Amino acid sequence: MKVNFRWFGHQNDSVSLEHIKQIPGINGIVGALYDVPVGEAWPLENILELKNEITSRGLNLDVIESVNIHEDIKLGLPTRELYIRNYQETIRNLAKAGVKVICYNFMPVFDWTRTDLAKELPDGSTVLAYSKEQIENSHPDLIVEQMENDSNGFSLPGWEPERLSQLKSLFNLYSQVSEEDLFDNLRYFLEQIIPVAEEENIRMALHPDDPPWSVFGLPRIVTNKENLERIVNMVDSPANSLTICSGSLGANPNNNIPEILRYFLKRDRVPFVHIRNVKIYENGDFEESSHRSSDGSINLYEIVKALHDYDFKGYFRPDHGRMIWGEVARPGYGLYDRAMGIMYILGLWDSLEQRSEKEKAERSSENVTNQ
Ligand code: CS2
Ligand code: MN
Repeated sequence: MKVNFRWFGHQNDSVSLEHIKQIPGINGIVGALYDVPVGEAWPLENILELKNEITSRGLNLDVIESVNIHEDIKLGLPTRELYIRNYQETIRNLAKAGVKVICYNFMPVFDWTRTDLAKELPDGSTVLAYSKEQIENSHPDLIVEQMENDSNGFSLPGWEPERLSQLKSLFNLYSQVSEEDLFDNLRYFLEQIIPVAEEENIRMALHPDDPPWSVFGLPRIVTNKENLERIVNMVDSPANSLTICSGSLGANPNNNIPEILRYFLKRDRVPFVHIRNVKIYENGDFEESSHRSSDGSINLYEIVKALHDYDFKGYFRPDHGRMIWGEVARPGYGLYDRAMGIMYILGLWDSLEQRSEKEKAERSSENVTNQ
């Protein structure tokens, strides 16, 4: 299991590579280019520049998150052809730079959606939180208005301010797109992308929708085991794989994450895992919590156990963490709590490892005695 850490680049991230390097067990950075507009091909030169910056600190750049997908692809518009060609070129360029896994998502319009970016917990830490009622009562027009007035940009994952004007027209366009249409548009994309990924030895790893249900009336399909199964079967190849994100899928208590993880590990469709915890309330609200199992609703021990049982050789990263110890950073992406998340996960992993080593040694000494 390779330990990774998401980093947004020296212009966009208050966490430095030097500090990330000090996290025990760290192997690589999950990175991306943030100055290429969605839909354009990523220039090889810029990818190599990012790679050199990271490798010169002794870290790898094996995983990219995310190469975002242009809305025209998700909408199934004729202009998608151009954006799909650009995406293919990006895959080829990333492969040239030695990248192994590309994480992406297929959520219309928004990436993760929350109603509070700094909800205070009783211990004084702050977390990202979601109020079901607040989302259900938000009309799309109102959202656009709120966003236009919000200058810090943090509440708009994936939304550059200059694209805000497109929001209204996107809501209109998506009102014509059903979930079945979205499945069709994903299939169309995969059919053209996966052969290129195969050729280039890259594994595409689709991230689940966060939260895994429709928001603001927009269709969402990457939401549960059944749909994940349908998607990996659309183009049956290890290149057509998944990012299993425990916090995203886990916001729906009907999703049994360890079970889903085991199922797709068995099928070799999990090159990348996001591990985090989330605390779910009965009314459908949720908030993020520390990684520790007892702090949230997800059993992280069972998740790490599943990875260990399958001798997971892929990549994982801690996902969002709390903001603690006065750190000022991008919500969800501070250094301290995510580093503690890594230590908790490695603690679970190491104890499983020790136990299986011990069992192996006991078995072989039994064999010797029996002979
Ligand atoms: C995060 C996302 O919501 C989450 O769990 O990990 O920001 C994720 O990085 C993107 O949706 C992947 O494309
Ligand atoms: Mn995630």
